[in-house]
Amino acid sequence: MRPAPIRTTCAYCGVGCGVLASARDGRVRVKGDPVHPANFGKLCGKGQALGETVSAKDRLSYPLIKGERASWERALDHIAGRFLHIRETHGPDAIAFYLSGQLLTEDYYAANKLMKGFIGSGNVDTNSRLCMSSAVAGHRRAFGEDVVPGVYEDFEETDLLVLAGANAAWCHPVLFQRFEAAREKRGSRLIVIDPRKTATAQAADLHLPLKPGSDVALFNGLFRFLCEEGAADESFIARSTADFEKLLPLLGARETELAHVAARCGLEENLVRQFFTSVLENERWVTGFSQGINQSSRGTDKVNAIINCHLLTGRIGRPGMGPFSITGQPNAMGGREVGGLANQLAAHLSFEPEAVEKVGRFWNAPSMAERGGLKAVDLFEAVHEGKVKALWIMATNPAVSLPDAERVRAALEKCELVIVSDCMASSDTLSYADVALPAEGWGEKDGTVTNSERRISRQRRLQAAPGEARPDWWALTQVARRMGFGAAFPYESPADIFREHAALSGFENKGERLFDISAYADISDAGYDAMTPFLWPVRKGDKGKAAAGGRLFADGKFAHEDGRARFLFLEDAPPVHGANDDFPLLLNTGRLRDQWHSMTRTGAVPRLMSHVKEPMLYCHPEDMAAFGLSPKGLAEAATRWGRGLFRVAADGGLRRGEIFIPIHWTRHMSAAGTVGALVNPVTDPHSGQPEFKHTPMRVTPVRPVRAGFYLSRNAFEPEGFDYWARVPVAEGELFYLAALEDAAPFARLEEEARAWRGDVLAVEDKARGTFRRVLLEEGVPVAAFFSGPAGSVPDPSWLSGQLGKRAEGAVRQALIAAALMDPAQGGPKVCSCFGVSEKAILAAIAAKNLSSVQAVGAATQAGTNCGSCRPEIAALLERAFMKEAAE
Ligand SMILES: Nc1nc2c(c(=O)[nH]1)N[C@H]1C(S)=C(S)[C@@H](COP(=O)(O)OP(=O)(O)OC[C@H]3O[C@@H](n4cnc5c(=O)[nH]c(N)nc54)[C@H](O)[C@@H]3O)O[C@H]1N2
Ligand SMILES: Nc1nc2c(c(=O)[nH]1)N[C@H]1C(S)=C(S)[C@@H](COP(=O)(O)OP(=O)(O)OC[C@H]3O[C@@H](n4cnc5c(=O)[nH]c(N)nc54)[C@H](O)[C@@H]3O)O[C@H]1N2
Ligand code: SF4
Ligand SMILES: [Mo]
Repeated sequence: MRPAPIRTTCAYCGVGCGVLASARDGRVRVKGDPVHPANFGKLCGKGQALGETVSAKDRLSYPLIKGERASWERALDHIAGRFLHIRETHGPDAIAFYLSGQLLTEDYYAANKLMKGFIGSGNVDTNSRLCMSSAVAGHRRAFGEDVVPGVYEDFEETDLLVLAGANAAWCHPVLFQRFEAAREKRGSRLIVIDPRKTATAQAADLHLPLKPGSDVALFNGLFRFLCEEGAADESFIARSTADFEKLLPLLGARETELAHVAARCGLEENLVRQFFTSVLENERWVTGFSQGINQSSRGTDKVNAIINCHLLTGRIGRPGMGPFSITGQPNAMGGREVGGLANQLAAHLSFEPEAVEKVGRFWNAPSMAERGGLKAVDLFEAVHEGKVKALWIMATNPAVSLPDAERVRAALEKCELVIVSDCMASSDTLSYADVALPAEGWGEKDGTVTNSERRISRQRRLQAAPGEARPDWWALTQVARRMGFGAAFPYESPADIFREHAALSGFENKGERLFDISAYADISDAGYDAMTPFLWPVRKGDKGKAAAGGRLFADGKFAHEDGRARFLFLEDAPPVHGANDDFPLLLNTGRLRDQWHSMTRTGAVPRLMSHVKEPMLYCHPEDMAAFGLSPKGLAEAATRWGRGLFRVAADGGLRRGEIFIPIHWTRHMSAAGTVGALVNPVTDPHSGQPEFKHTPMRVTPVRPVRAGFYLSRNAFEPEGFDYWARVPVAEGELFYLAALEDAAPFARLEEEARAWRGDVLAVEDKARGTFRRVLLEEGVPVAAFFSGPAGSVPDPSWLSGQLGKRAEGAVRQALIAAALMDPAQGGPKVCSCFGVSEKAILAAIAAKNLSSVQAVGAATQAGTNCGSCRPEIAALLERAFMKEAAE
């Protein structure tokens, strides 16, 4: 009999979609959970591929000490012993934890409690510092607590969605599609504020390609405009806010005049006026914001500049209105609830003496930290300086994801004791681990996560973890016990931890902390197992869905002691480092549709690698001409902090002078495509969040002496190549290769391939310097190596798809050309759900005279599943239409 599917939550973004999953014979199948209130059955491409990422392949399956297999007993004893010794000799602040929004709340709670109550330091920080900390600081300044007031329904019930610094079509696809579906019925407007013309901007009614870093000026201008047009809600301001008068100077200032704002933001006046007027005219107005706002040296000010405008108009806490921080990771919110950030204590309490006393009493803790600890960038600096001697990294890859990543690597290299808990066998950070601990991954671990709208859902175990992998909370609990804190760490299950966390949220909380889930403090194990998704707060005694549809601040009462929200006076200032003669361009970094961060999981799924295969550098076509770059050529990018090698592609949707590089490539996936090494380590003064989106840079074309690709079913290490990029394909791996000055690595591989025996297809043209070999076994291609002068090597996409498949007739003949003449094949994959390429879509548009995204879907299936490629299909339609018009 087929077992009933298990309800769980997606491992990826902060939308927090419900998943119905079943595991059988080691295979996990997933589909959207039709009753989960975040997604009602939908999943995006990454979510649909979850099953393909749960496997025993390439997993870390037992503990390692200095690279050697060790028992858990030994590894845990070693860690506890070293912690005790370091604490004794250098004090508690010489130890630190660096955690992640991809941990479960229970893991996070145990880590935070161990460090802040028992080891006695505030040094617990998390990758949420890189992600959400400006939103946290902005919420705390304005509202008095880190609270997202709205719910997802607000995206459906709004008349105007402004997305600022958020590429939701790619990064929060299911939420974006919820908006799009409602927009079709309601006719709501979408305005996108982003220097780049993203897929989201392509779907917008209005796109403001503002100068990076100028958001405060824009929203200050909006504030003045709304005041002048009489949109201020005076009774709300009087009843529910404070410090309005601090903003009066904005009203007469030259800087907030519309013309001045337009010039400062590098926008046409007319665009700015349309944006301002739309806000004026639409009471139901939501501003969704993400990393274009948060990851800035003015991130917190940007957040408050947005909130100011919502407070001014009283458009907050009501249906279809409000500022909405769209969180990144599946449990970024849960981490914020337990105190995962170094400047929060626990359960939304900060380090005020009464709070420290209160939590100390609740935990019965012997050595409470009395002040906040080091924030991520400072933490790694302290590791570098030798002040922090032991660092436990859990579920994050800082060697890739922190700014100035080379310095981070140097810090990890020097650190006395680096412990890394990960579920995968190799990551750039794991290479620095003194102790590596195997963690349960998605589908194996069990606990809770909180999504962007404050909804807590269960992630549930589908199958056992491979080898000796254990939950992260378990490893933490075991270390705590070995350090002598067993009485406070009696946990045997995640439910034990969740109950304590829920109890702490309600402990001596008479409503001053909105984060309160004390209704769950006594939940039974069976109740925890059966838990259905719910929005917080749910206080003891509360029943059913919270009032006001789950929105907070609906009553006009905020979390500051006097119940009033705060206006903040914010001065516009440019990013810290501006372009200069040496570094005339600006580097912007962010995400691609089908990859998740450092690719440890999505990078192994061929389907998800088919959208973009190499570490790309996107550049405006006119800048390409100005800097001598050619499409598909290679370029060296350099900043004051580091350098890298990337494949160039034109993107007319960029502003002149700005470069975009995706964040996903690591040293495991490429020779030098890790963009973190180039990013300046500047941080926001309030939140400590890095300025990931703005680093002065230069770019120089490089012309390889030789280029090629290697395709194989067997493992291959691309040694000696200046440029390489690894691409998993259905039956093996593909490597793009290039040598800049010395072609010796190619000569070596050519020699090897010449020695292939048996069924070998070969073409070699000594005069032109081209070399091609395909090796077959029993009619099945098993390896191929093509090389030649740069530009002479064919695209390997089609050939990659033939690896491991029997090749006969025309296909066999086509192998050595790496191309079978089929006009419907090739070009980048637009729809990864159904594998439909750009060429196939363009061909269908032309052949059948298609004019809508729906029609393309009906003809090719593209865009009919998760929908996250619909903006790209729309752009292809536009392109086809423009071409037709020009002809
Ligand atoms: N496919 C995919 N989805 C993801 C993730 C992933 O890795 N892959 N990661 C998840 C995580 S952890 C996060 S945090 C979210 C991030 O989600 P997003 O924030 O939506 O994604 P990013 O691509 O980082 O950046 C958003 C946009 O900010 C713009 N931007 C840059 N500078 C400025 C500026 O000065 N002002 C404004 N207004 N905009 C600017 C960039 O051009 C970029 O398009 O995505 C989540 N979802
Ligand atoms: N230049 C630039 N840099 C950025 C950003 C940017 O926009 N630009 N964005 C920043 C943001 S918003 C974020 S969120 C970060 C993300 O950056 P990271 O957190 O460094 O990225 P991930 O690849 O998600 O790393 C997660 C690691 O945890 C492992 N893992 C997964 N599940 C588990 C588990 O249950 N337990 C354990 N122990 N390990 C697990 C994975 O295999 C992987 O190695 O990057 C930041 N860095
Ligand atoms: S939108 Fe986010 S949570 Fe939903 S399926 Fe996609 S990645 Fe997972
Ligand atoms: Mo993030």
